[in-house]
Amino acid sequence: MSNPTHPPAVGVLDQGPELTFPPGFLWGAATAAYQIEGAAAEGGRTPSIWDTFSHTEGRVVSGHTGDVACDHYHRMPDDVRLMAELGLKSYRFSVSWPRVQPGGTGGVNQEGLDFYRRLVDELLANGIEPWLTLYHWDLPQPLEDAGGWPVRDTAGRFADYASLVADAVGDRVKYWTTLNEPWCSAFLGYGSGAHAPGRSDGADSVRAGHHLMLGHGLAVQALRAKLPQAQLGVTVNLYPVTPASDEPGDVDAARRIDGLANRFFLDPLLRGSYPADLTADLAEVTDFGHVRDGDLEIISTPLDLVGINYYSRHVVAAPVAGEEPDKYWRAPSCWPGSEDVRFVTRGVPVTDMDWEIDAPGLVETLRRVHEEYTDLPLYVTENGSAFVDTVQDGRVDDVDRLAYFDAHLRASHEAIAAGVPLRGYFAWSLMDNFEWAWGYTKRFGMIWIDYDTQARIPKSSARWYAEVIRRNGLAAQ
Ligand code: IFM
Repeated sequence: MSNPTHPPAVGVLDQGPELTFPPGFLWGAATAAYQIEGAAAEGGRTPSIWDTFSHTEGRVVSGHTGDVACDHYHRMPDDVRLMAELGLKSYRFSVSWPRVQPGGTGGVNQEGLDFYRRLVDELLANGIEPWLTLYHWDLPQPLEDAGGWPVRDTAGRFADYASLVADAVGDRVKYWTTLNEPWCSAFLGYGSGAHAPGRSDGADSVRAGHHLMLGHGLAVQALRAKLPQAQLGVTVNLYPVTPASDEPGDVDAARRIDGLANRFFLDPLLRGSYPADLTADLAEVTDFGHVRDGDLEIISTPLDLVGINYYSRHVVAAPVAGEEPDKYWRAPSCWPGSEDVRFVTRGVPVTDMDWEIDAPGLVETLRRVHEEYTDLPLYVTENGSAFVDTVQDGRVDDVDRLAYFDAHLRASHEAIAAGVPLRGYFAWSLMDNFEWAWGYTKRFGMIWIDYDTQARIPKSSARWYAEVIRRNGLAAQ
């Protein structure tokens, strides 16, 4: 690590026998372009929907933008050095579409592609496997102006973009994720409007979800044709959805939210169909006329792996007249056709995002995907927590985050023991960064960022994670 005077955090690692992960388990950390790169107007990059959104008053807390972020664009080699000191086996990053194909159509921007070529080279030189995500929410603004994801043509543009990235770095990148968390792009972007582009229309959000998956399928086909050796997948954010009680109304609320949060994506991607109960729930929102013959075959084009982002659980209940709706991802407008479902808090410990900490939910989620959907290798492509951190004597002792990682790694191990082919785990996030509508007010990083000086301080969780990676496991409790 960059400051060797600080010893690794101790704790559970020092007790008992090892809880060992399978050989070759891919230990990683993840970030996303708009959240860390900065250099928003440099090197030929043009605006994405997140530039427009964050520069629109009232959209992001305190008017924060990704203009500078962690300045990773200029500090990339130093950041890769930090990753190497951590012992990361893999680094999951995303490519900024408007940096490599300004405008989202037509020619490439070589200067933008060069940045990712250098990043990939730097990672490989440090023995770190690059894991590339094509779309982590930064749609080029001109494509949004032409209708965005609710419009079918955007799917085709995405496949073209995938192709040009494959041409640039396909010889050196083995792992590819098409989309990151299409639920967020569709339902936060076009449903509640809490995320860019900030539109709020139930039918558009459903159309967006479909066209995101269509773009995924077309991109997989394009990548497969160019890169037969690559490992191709998609990342979905999944939640166990639990009814607040056994009452039929609560059980039905759980079915509905599970449909929108999980099965809306899992079923088309892995089974080639939409669940019948989901389309029935959405009947008053859309007639699914946007789904054309052949779409579901494209969407379910065979994959090599599935990425799962896991953070928390949803506990839901039947509506109660007169109750105030919650905010953000619990906002009614995120759940077209099921706006009246209540999200219940159970009083268990939460993170700084107010998300309940529920490590058993990760076991449940991994087992469900494996047992109900697929034998494909699974990867936890994101898992992590925001907490309020403070720097004291040059150190950030983030015990809560460390405990969160510890609990979720134990859950990952439990899932493997139960037969889940879990092949890797990526901590979210490598470093503090722009947390979307929350700006820089929420810190998820294992590395502290001082946004005034851009100084980096590996937190206790980073030292602890480095030791987990080195030992390929934790101590059994
Ligand atoms: O910061 C985000 C990330 O971009 C996508 N997954 C969830 C993280 C925490 O909210």
